[in-house]
Amino acid sequence: MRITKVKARQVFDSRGTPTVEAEVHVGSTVASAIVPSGASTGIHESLELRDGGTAYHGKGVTKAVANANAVGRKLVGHKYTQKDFDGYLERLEGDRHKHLFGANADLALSMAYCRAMAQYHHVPLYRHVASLCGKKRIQLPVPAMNMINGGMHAGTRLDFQECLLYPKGRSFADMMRTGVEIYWDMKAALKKKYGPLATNVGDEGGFAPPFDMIEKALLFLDGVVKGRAKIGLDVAASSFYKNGSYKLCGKKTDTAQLLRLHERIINRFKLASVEDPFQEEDFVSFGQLLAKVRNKCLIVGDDLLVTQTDRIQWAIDQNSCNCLLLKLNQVGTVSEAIDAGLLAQENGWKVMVSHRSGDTEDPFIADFACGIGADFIKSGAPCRSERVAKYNRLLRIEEEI
Ligand code: 2PG
Ligand code: MG
Repeated sequence: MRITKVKARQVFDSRGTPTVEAEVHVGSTVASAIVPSGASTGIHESLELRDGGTAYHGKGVTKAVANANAVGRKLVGHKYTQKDFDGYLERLEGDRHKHLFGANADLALSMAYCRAMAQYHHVPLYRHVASLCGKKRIQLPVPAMNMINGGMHAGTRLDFQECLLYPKGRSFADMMRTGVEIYWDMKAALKKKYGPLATNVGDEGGFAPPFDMIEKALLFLDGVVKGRAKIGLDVAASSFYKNGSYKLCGKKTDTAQLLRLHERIINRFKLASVEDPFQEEDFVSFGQLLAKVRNKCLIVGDDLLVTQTDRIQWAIDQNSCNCLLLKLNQVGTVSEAIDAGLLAQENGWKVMVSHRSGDTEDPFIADFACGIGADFIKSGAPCRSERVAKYNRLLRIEEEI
């Protein structure tokens, strides 16, 4: 099972932005994987290497592709465990934020190798990931479906980035049905109240209606949901934080006011989760909110933690969160993402595996979520194939197990 060939290429994500695909050959087995890309990225994420210059307005990834191909030539002829493979990439990089080759180059290789090894051993990818995690049981995650897009994912005045649903149901298929029905009901309700333009969708397939205040959006959504799902939020607070304060609906808002707003809406709408309620350096305010709502609401760290174990450990030490948002490209290899997820789980946190707002047809995270035993998967609305690809893969996995 030596690596016989590695080939990377530039392909496109759901926003038409170039991204990296890698193909790894192990004997006669060939597997490929594509890296997604965020818009509201955390400043502490590993580097997503882009070309600069004029082509694709600087967003080309030909340098990352060349790096993946150069690293690939070093890999040919060798056999590795996933840990050794990723460890080799990390050593070549020399720094954990992947400034040499780019996390987009590394992750494409790492995911393609993971998939190739699963195929080589004739086991489904989710089982292979479970064995890398030291787990025997395969667990289907609950979908966290995006219903309303705001923030940097939509061209509206709503500052908060995502209103999410956790549909009720006894199986994954059941939850999909509930989620899809609510999505359609939402579409009809928006059309009736605001006209057909309000049913246009944002980057993650959620609607982008003319809401400005989050409470209005939640009130509307709650009226459509009618108890069929729990509601969650991704505030993505860093995206409206500038020069030491937040700007909400055009108004300067300080941390104490934002904390009170979160508390109010968590209680009023019985929110199940709030992601990134404060800017990405504010471990303390995350902890203050968690202390107030610990037993009823998950405080999810995304930009705060960027799937990096050192930041997760700080959050554990300071009691800042009780759920990790896990994005493989924030860190850059499958093994490091597994370490991040396991660290969160060992400390009693929940784990939510997540897509990026620029995503692709690759459903890798569906298998990954099942293998690591994630509680939730966030993969956008049940709309647009790059989102639904993950949910469809989970339906197949549920059938298999
Ligand atoms: C987020 C993600 C995914 P992006 O903030 O959680 O929904 O957005 O990929 O733009 O960072
Ligand atoms: Mg987020």
